[in-house]
Amino acid sequence: MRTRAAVALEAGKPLEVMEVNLEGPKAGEVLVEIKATGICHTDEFTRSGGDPEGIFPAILGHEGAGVVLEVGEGVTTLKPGDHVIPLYTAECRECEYCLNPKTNLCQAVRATQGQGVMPDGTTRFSMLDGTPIYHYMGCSTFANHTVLPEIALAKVREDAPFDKICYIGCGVTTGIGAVINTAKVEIGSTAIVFGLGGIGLNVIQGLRLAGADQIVGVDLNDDKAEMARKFGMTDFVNPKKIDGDIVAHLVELTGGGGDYTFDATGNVNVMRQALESAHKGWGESIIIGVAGAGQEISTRPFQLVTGRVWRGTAFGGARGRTDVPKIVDWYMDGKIEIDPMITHTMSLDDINKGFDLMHEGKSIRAVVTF
Ligand code: NAD
Ligand code: AHE
Ligand code: ZN
Repeated sequence: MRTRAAVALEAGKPLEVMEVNLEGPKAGEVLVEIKATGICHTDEFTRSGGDPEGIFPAILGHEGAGVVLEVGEGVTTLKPGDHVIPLYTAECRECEYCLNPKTNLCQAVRATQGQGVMPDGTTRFSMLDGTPIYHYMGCSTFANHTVLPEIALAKVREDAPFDKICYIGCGVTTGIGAVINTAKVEIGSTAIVFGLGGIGLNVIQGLRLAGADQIVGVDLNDDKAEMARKFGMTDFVNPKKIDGDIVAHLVELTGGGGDYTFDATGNVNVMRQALESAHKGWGESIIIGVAGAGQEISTRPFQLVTGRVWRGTAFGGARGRTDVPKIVDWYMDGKIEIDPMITHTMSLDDINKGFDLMHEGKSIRAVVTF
């Protein structure tokens, strides 16, 4: 079939919206009509050329929601008409990783996913002249139709709006999951969140759910504070507007440092600040942000010797097929909020405006609807 997609032809170039070829689903695969997709900073990270796994031409996008149109041979858990959220972290429920309760990093399709192909080693997308186009994070939601492995789709309830629940495909689950699954924040905790964008705001909403008492937000952009306060932030710090060292300032503000700190910026210097503003003796710092090729984190080992812990989280530690439908329920039951964070909605033709808004710091989430 043919479908319309925003194609990243080369690193650093705007996406180009065009007709592309899409082959139908092979064994174990599913054809999905994408109804909506969010634009996450990770899409920009890859588009810009900062991703060591970046491969072009590719159809980016990993925060989608849609409807199953067709299933390949052997698919048993999904049927045409089912509503689904694509998962960049699959859940096969059989591999060594799925069977270990300490991780959500299913490896069943991870190797081929990183090479931009389906598990059989080939791509379903191509240009009209036959040039292959690579998949992205196994999802490629910047296309009106896409093909995914069955194990990379969460089946969700049919009354949930696509243009909101697409955000559960990455930002909402990552932020809330970092608090609940990875940090396991206790009632009454003190927390510091660096970066109040599409991920950081969901960390804040997760902290409120978990019953944290003090929730400090840190961002270079003052405009991010208002929304963060609505989601539970108790104190805001703009590092450009304080005298002296940001770490010392945060340690004083929190009476010794955060029980939990989170990096949602992707900046390795901020990751160090987050670790060092965690409380001596027990503070845990969770890295969510994704850093560009060649960048490394550093700190004095003494920071760890004296009890601070550095951790990371992917997709908020969530097991997608199991946890994503529950998070959709939380949204539909009013337990979590999504709507105010979707600040802009646009058509596929305007997708590059979504990236511009992110760069300008004007959007939290821009969502493309088909
Ligand atoms: P975003 O652009 O919406 O938000 C980033 C925020 O960080 C912005 O508000 C920006 O002003 C702020 N910021 C930038 N530099 C800063 C600094 N030096 N100090 C304080 N604040 C600063 O991006 P997002 O979509 O929220 O993504 C955030 C990060 O999380 C990205 O690196 C993204 O790739 C990563 N991410 C990781 C996962 C995961 O599973 N680990 C999932 C989704 C996104
Ligand atoms: N390809 C990059 C790493 C990118 C990365 O860390 N991705 C996160 C999800 S970001 C979603 O917005 C993730 O899940 N990582 C675990 C995994 O298996 O990819 C690189 O540095 O090579
Ligand atoms: Zn993402």
